[in-house]
Amino acid sequence: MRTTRTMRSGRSLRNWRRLRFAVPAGVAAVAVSLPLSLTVQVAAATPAVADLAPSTSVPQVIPKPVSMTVGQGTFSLTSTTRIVVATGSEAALPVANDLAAYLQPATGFPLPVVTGTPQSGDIELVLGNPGTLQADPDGEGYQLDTTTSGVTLEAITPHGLYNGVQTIRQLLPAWITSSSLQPGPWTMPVVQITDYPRYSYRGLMLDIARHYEPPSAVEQLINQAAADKINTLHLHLSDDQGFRIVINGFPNLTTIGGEGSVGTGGRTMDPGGYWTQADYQAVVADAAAHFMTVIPEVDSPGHNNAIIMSEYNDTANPLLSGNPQDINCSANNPPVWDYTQDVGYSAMCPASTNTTAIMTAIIDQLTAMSPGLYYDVGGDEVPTTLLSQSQYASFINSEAGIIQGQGKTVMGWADIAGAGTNLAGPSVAEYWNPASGSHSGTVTATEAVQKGMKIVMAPANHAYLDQRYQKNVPAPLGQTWACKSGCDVDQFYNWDPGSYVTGVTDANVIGVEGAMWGETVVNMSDVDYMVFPRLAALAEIGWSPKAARTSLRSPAYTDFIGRLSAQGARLMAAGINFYPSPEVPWSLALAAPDVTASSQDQVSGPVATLAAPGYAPSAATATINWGDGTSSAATVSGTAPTSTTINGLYTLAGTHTYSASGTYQATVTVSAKGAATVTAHFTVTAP
Ligand code: TNX
Repeated sequence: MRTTRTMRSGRSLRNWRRLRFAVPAGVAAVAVSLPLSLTVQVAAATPAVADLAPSTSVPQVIPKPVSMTVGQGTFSLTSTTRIVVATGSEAALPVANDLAAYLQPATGFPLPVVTGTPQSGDIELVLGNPGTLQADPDGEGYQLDTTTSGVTLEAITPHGLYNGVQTIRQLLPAWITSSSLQPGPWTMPVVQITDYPRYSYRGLMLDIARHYEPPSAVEQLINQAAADKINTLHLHLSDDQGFRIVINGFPNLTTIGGEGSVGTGGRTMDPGGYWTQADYQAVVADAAAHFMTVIPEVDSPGHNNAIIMSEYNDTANPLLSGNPQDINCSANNPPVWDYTQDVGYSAMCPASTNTTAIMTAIIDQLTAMSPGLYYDVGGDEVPTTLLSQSQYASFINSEAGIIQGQGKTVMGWADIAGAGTNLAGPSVAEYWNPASGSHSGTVTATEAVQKGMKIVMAPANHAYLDQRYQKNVPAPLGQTWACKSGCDVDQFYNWDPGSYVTGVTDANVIGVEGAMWGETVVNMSDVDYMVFPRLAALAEIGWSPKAARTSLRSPAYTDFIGRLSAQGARLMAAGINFYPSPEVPWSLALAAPDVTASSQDQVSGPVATLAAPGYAPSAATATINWGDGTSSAATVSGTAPTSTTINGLYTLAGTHTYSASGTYQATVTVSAKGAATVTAHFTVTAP
């Protein structure tokens, strides 16, 4: 239905939708029962949520495992712990090395990776076939047993082990994510976890077309998304404002097409850039090392002014006919650059052999560099004023032929399911419209199902990571068309991919994807602020069993934000920007290394580091008990949060002079309104 597709492009969908997300004024704290009858008090909703912070003794794992039983006691990771790959499981060695690499910076332990039989205190990795995982056809699941004397992680595939490694990281204290040495101790609760995904596709889309991002920045995002068990990176490589990957034979695509980005902050155009093919291959390899598959997308036949601007005058190109102007079916002829956020004005002409030559080169080269199953044609938002439905369908069909000829499966925005396209399963339609139930806006999803296509669910009002969290938050980042009153964590969490659209069930849905569109985000700090923590909500929806995720009051949601509360300090320790949503009762985390006093038995200066997500330094009250019967206040200093950046880690400093030499057991305690008080112990040696 072309009208549906063109709705948003004419901005009429944005204006037409009056989506409202009512937020109850005050929501009471509820008690959530956990396995083994542990009970944790978590609080729901904004803004006075955090009065009851969750107990830290309950493992706070996201995505929530299929089953978790919490036992008594803890396992201690020490400098003598080894990572042991069971004999016969040698294919697990790369994952064992990953685990060692994750644990080394913060602990300082160069944990040896060995093959053989574990001893007390070791972490063992086994490739096997535990009966509990037989419901998991992709082999992404794992079984994790932690006892006081050791850890055993078992999975069917290395990918399953890797997913288990991400859970191990979350069972350790928040500071494990730090790239610098931290004091520990490094304990994990005794747990038995059986875990595998609900959906095989758990994606993050990044638009490097609207704003260029360098490969190194994307690799940092891969690293963070992998920790949430996201397994797909969908790269939106081309749009009206930029073409970002070198295509041999068509140098103009990047030298001209890569010149700029969407203008922000009063600029007509922001700086552009592009990746070499070696850059792309390195990102693909880095993703693979994180068990993530890259899906390349060059949007077509619309959203491609950058291609048209690059090739329209490329008359000397031997791969073109000498008159490539016939590629242009845009609203403007000749085409003109438009670095605004406009959409729906560009289209390539399906009948042109020059169009075919350009698109064939792009598809051939990108599929050759992409080991995954899918190539994404885009296919969204081409107004019928530019191409008729049959012209549109003929374009998609011809691209599908090229893609399938390269042994790949076609993926695209759900618009590609419209009349005349001859797509079938296993082709994938990504559903982006906010419409749910049997609203007319759901037609692309139902058309796709009728064709037998598979569906990735990404309804814009639940999965578009470029939408603002709240009305005007964060200004100046973000869009509002799908989320007029904001799409905070609750909106990303409280929906179900398998019942969102009437007639589209888990028999059709292969997974979910968060889409990080790039119009307003100029660097990776901005991207991270929009992506985190909402990606965690999508990761849980994609991975964890179906739950009654219905509203701010649902037990599933309160349980989720209780677990999310622990993630803030982890992100801070890792140096990742994020939005400290007021829906979440963020936990504080404190690290205090041992101290040696001066020869005059004096301590003066920093004694601890505090992660206090969203709090200003002045909001935290810190006290040091020096262990000799005296206490004094500590100063809290550091960088406060801004409208687009999380606050920095805070430094706690104090001054004290001991009256006698000796060894003192000191504590530092921090309280902040709405968070549970935290305490860290440290030893002071007064010589
Ligand atoms: C929709 S719906 C888009 C993108 C924009 C985004 C902005 C769809 C497939 N595409 O072109 O960047 O909205 O929110």
